[in-house]
Amino acid sequence: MTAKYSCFLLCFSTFLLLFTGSCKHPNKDSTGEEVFPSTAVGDTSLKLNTLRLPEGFQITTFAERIDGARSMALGDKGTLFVGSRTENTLYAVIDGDSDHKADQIMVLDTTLNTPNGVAFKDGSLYVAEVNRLLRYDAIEENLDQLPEPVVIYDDYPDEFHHGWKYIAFGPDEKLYVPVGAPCNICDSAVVDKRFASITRMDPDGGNREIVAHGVRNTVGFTWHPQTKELWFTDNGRDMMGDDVPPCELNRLGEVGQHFGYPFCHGSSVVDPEFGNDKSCEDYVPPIQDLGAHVAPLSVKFYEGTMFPESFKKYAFIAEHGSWNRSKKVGYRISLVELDGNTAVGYTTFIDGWLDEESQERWGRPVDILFLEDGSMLISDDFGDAIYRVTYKDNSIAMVE
Ligand SMILES: [Ca+2]
Ligand SMILES: [Ca+2]
Repeated sequence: MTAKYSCFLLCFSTFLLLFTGSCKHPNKDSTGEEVFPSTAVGDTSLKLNTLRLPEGFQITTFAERIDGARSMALGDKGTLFVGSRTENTLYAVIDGDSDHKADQIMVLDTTLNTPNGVAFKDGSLYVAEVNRLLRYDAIEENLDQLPEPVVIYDDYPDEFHHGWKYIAFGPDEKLYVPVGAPCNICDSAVVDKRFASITRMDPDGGNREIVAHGVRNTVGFTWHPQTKELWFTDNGRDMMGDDVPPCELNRLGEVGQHFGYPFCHGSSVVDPEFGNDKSCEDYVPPIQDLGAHVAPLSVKFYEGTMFPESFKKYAFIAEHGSWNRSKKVGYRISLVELDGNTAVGYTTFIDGWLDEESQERWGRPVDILFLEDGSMLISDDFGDAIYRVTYKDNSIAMVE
């Protein structure tokens, strides 16, 4: 039994299903260095005052001490559901008094197999394990006593490598479920066509089909607010050096398109092993080549009214950050500026989770979710937190 799991069991016996976060060592700092006091939040291991945001934006913590916080989904009654990857835990985060600060973090289950993906529809929570999809009906009425889930399917590949899933419902009411390549680089579709693909299905699991091929490992996707097309990130392969190949932001123009993996990476990198008799022209190129190894996860478009109108031209991307590059990159929220379906810029929205000079990191952004008030939530599976980004136009007051 792992120490972490024992810790959760202890929590269970102490707090029943109510998790208050006391399992985590209060002075834990993931980087091991001296804790830098933060004026922005109560938890001093989160160095929020080192984060850089554009003029007028602020960041605070929405919730702290959520071990391995990954994908987020919002219930109709305001419950924020949070999945995890290596922690095998499903959380419910409650902001009971609507002051944009979590009041309660509930551990719903600690026995799931890599429950990275969460989605909410018609009162039910959908949770993607590696090979199973579960549905918890009327979950917001039953948080204290988790209902027995309905197993929608249990026959997806069970390889852990890239097996953790991001899931979301599209405007077509279908649930989109990717299946990563079970390797760094391999022609896995020969073994099972579902590998390195994005699938979709009816909410009850019916009519399952592949909508995109040649996708190495997407852990974040969304639909464009105007075109309703699927946009997704993809993590580039490893072991080709620090700067090759790029990670990707992609757009699915039509069902069945092939996005290149394992033959072609980014817009023009032919794979040295699998691409010898292939041409990148035969595959759909990314909208934007992202940085090599930045590990892009969530991608979202802004439809709210809190941020300036100009932010609607961007795709927001959570770059989890590199693990195998000689100098770390990513560890930020980036912006891809769009003119229609064409990228015209690739810049930073928020950074500072990585100290460039010392190469120490204290956070890794995973998922982005916009709340009804137009503010932005960001999950962090390294800092074990969820942040909230708001905007206030101070220039108006200054002019008056
Ligand atoms: Ca609150
Ligand atoms: Ca590609």
